Amino acid sequence: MIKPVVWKNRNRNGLEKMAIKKADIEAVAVKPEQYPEENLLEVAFAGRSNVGKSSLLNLLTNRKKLAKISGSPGKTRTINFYRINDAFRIVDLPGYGYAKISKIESAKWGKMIETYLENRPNLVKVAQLIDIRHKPTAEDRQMYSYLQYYGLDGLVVATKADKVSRNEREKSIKQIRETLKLSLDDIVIPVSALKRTGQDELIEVLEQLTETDSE
Ligand SMILES: Nc1nc2c(ncn2[C@@H]2O[C@H](COP(=O)(O)OP(=O)(O)OP(=O)(O)O)[C@@H](O)[C@H]2O)c(=O)[nH]1
Ligand SMILES: [Mg+2]
Repeated sequence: MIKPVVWKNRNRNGLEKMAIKKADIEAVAVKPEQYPEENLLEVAFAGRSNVGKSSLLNLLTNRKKLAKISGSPGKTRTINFYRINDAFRIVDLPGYGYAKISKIESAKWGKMIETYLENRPNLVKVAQLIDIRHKPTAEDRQMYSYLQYYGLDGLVVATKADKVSRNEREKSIKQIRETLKLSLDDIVIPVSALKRTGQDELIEVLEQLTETDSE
C-alpha cells in the first residue's frame, strides 16, 4: 500500500536527510517482455530530449556515469530501469520532441513510452522534467495531460536551475505552473546537476512515493 503524500503540509526542516546508497541498472528494455519484475514500485522521468533526465539520475545516485548523458539530444533510446537501495526503481525514458530523428523513429519511441506508461501497475508517478529556461512546449503540455489522464501527474522537476538567476527562477516556476495548469498541491522542484542542488528534496519525495507498508 502506498501512503498518501501530503505535499502542502510537509515540514522539511524536521526530516532527516535521505541518501541513495545503492543504485544499479537492472534492465534495458524496448518491449514489456524485457521489463524487470513488477515487485518494486517505480517512478519514471519523462521530458524533452536533452532536458537532463539522465543527468538527474546521476545526480540523485551520486554517480557520474550510471546513466549515459550527451550534449546532443536523443541519447537515451531505450527504457532504462535503475534499482535504488533495493527498495524502488527510477525509470529513465527516452526524450520526446527531438526534431532531428525521423518520424518513424519518433513514433516508435512514442509507442514504446506509451506502452510502458499504460501497462505498468507498479508505476506510481512520472516526474515531468522541464528546462527552467524554457516555457513548456506544446509537447510538454500534451505529455502532462497524458500523465493526468493516467493519474501519474503532480510532480514537475525544473532542470538546469544553474542557468538562471534566483529572481528568474521564481518567474520560470510560475510560468511552468501556469502553462501546465498545475494545482496548488502539485510540486515543482528546481534542480541543477551542475551545481548539485535540489536532489535532497526530490529524493525525499521519491522515497515517500515508493514507501510500502510492511505490516
Ligand atoms: N548547466 C547544466 N547542464 C545540464 C544540467 N543537466 C543536464 N545538463 C546538460 O544537458 C545535456 C543533456 O543532458 P542529458 O542528461 O543527457 O539529457 P536527457 O534528458 O537524458 O536527454 P535524452 O537522453 O536525449 O532524452 C548534457 O549536455 C548535460 O550536461 C544542469 O543541471 N545544468
Ligand atoms: Mg537520457
